[in-house]
Amino acid sequence: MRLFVALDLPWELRRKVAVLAGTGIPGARWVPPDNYHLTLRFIGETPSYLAEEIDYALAGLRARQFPLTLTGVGIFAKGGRSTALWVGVERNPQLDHLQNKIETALKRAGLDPERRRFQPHLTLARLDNVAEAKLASYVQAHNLFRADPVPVEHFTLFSSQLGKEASVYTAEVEYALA
Ligand code: 3AM
Repeated sequence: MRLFVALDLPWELRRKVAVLAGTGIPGARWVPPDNYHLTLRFIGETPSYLAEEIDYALAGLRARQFPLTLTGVGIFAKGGRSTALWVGVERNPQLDHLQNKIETALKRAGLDPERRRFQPHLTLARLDNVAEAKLASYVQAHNLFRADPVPVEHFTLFSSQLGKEASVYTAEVEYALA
């Protein structure tokens, strides 16, 4: 199984985000709202014995519920080329704390530590070879986006099946926050 840990988001919030999607950047591959999520930790291809360890470790994690606010849009780039358009997250120490606890739990389960810095975001579109000028004006036009805060009451272990168009994500286990 290909696994990752993420926040799934309530539909009221997905609907607000979806308003940002679909137009303004020719060639962008917009993520369908069904697939919107905020990744806390990508795990990757996992044998079933390890998936059990991961589930056990995540189930033992204790953390509190907190509010989450999506705001702004931004771009990830690699080698000077834009690869993803995302909606940002307002600074959120409780989210960082949860992500930290997940990282610790996964280390305990036997995973190698994640070296990349946690940059909370919701991927709105994947990009290859889109016009940078269009992208720049899109970001400028939508940068003041801000959604009302939503309560985060659980986090989720997802499996992902890569598809030609969009991947299919399945919520395997939900872990409640206190
Ligand atoms: O949440 P986003 O969309 O930013 O790009 C994948 C997606 O990120 C990312 O994990 C999330 C759920 O699939 N992902 C896929 N392969 C990855 C990898 N090898 C990866 N992240 C890190 N390393």
